[in-house]
Amino acid sequence: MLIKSPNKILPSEITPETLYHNRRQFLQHLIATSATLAISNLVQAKGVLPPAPDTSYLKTLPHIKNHPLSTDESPTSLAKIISYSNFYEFGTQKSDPITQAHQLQISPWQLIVVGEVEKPGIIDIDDLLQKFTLEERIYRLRCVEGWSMVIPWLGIPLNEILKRVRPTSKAKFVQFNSLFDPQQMPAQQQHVLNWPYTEGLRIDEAMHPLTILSVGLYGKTLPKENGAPVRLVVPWKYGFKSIKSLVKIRLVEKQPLTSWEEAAPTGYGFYSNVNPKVPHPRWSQAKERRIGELTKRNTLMFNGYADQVATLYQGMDLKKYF
Ligand SMILES: Nc1nc2c(c(=O)[nH]1)N[C@H]1C(S)=C(S)[C@@H](COP(=O)(O)O)O[C@H]1N2
Ligand SMILES: [Mo]
Repeated sequence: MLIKSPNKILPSEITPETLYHNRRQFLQHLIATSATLAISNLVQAKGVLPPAPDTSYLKTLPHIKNHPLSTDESPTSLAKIISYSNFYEFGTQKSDPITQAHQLQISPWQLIVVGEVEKPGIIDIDDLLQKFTLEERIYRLRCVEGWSMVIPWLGIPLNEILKRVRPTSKAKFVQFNSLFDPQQMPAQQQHVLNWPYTEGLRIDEAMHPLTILSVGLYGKTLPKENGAPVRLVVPWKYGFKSIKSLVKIRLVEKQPLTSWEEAAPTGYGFYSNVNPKVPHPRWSQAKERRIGELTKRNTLMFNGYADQVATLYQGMDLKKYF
């Protein structure tokens, strides 16, 4: 059996990619040996296909369209964005969030901004929706597992928030935390990652105009599966940097340890810039499958955002700082 049951997986192997990869190899093996019809029946019978997403709770948001930093590639369908999602607090399968994330209470929601700042603050997300003008940014998202999507996010540049709290001269990095609440996020009852999910950026990456705090997509508030009510989006980095259901932003002097670095330091570096020339220890990063397409595309340096961000890394060895 190529698929290991959870209790046979060593802690060192617990990464989404292992599970996903094994399942993919298993499915590819099936494709090679059986008729296509039989496979789709099997996939359906095993419940791999997720249920139709519930979007009835989403609210329409006012926003500006056609931001110049948007891609003109066609967006992935809303149903696919919702149902094909990594959100480990609800389970390690792509289809777990759609069956589990409805438990999350998203209003009221507070995001605190603390650390090396002159004016620490608490942002009420319902308030943010009233007071800020939201922009639509159509960005590519490239997952480290080899798939990609195009998502019409709604949000504000993260630098609008960071400037308001007035970073001190010691603020060199920014640390981000997702919610920790095992009652609402059942997979936090297990040690899949060191909860809460933690990410980090260098201060210039966090201040970059491409980096946004997203509060919506496709013209409405964020689906719970995609990190409601507020998440980070950093389009030139692998998807896992774009941390969901954010509750804390801390400006710090030293480079923070991220959950994925802590879980598997050889596979997930602090920078995690999309780079087709730096493979993951167990697979290549040269190509990607855009969800909804059959043939693979070549992965672009910095996920296609090199014109905007390459200067941030001038003089750095990107094999060392992967
Ligand atoms: N809190 C939290 N944020 C997270 C994750 C997660 O498991 N927990 N998964 C990451 C990964 S691996 C990816 S690819 C993106 C996927 O975001 P999307 O499904 O909303 O497009 O979310 C990222 N943010
Ligand atoms: Mo990912």
